[in-house]
Amino acid sequence: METKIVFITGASSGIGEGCARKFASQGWNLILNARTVSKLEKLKSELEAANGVQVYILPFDVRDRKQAALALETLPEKWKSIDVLVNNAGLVIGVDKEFEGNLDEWDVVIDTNIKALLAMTRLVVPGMVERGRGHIINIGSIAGDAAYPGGSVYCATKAAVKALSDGLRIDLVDTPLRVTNIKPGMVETNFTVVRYRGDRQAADNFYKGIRPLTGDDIAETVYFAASAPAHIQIAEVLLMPTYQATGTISYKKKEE
Ligand code: 8X3
Repeated sequence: METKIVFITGASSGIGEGCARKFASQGWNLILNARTVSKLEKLKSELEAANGVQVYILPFDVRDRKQAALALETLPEKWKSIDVLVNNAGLVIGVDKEFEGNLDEWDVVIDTNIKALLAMTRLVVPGMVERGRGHIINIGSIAGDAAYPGGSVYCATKAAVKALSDGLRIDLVDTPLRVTNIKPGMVETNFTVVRYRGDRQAADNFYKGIRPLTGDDIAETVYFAASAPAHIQIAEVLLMPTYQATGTISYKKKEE
């Protein structure tokens, strides 16, 4: 059987790194994107050695459309037939109220979570349509289901990811391509440190009393969707830790 290729954005940490590990463990070849080359190189050596797969690293800032287009164009021919695109790169900066936050920070969040996801889709999906096969897996969030305090802009971007996923599924309905929106709740990754602008203590406090999901947990679900039989389209998955019920309601045990 031909080895499949998965392209993962934001692959150097968290859910993206978890996906890289999971797909590699199942024998897939990987195209890994992130900004930091050194982290990708380390992951490449590790995953190639452990799994006997091939890893192609493609470092660029997903917000830079020109760089993204160039990177895709310069992919060697054998790497161009991408089977699965995991649009994972995303972030939130700060927990400010909508009328108080920093517009420049919000530009970064909107440009990454919405515009870059759209640009990657625009770059990769035409080839999938041409080849008559492909799967786009967007990493949305429970935050896209309902706004919560201090999350206004982030929640808006993840609601956009839902609309972009649903819209793409509609636009591809007459093709064999599949579109999946994976919506995690609390996941412990560097994401939360960035949310608290580098305040590790605040990030740790956020998870006190509850066992959050890990990037690897989310990767299991991403892979489940990617490896489902061709006639099954996992459209959406909402997953959260036991003891979390909604974006705002969770039960945190008091520490003794
Ligand atoms: C991030 C998950 O629960 O902080 O997408 O909104 S949450």
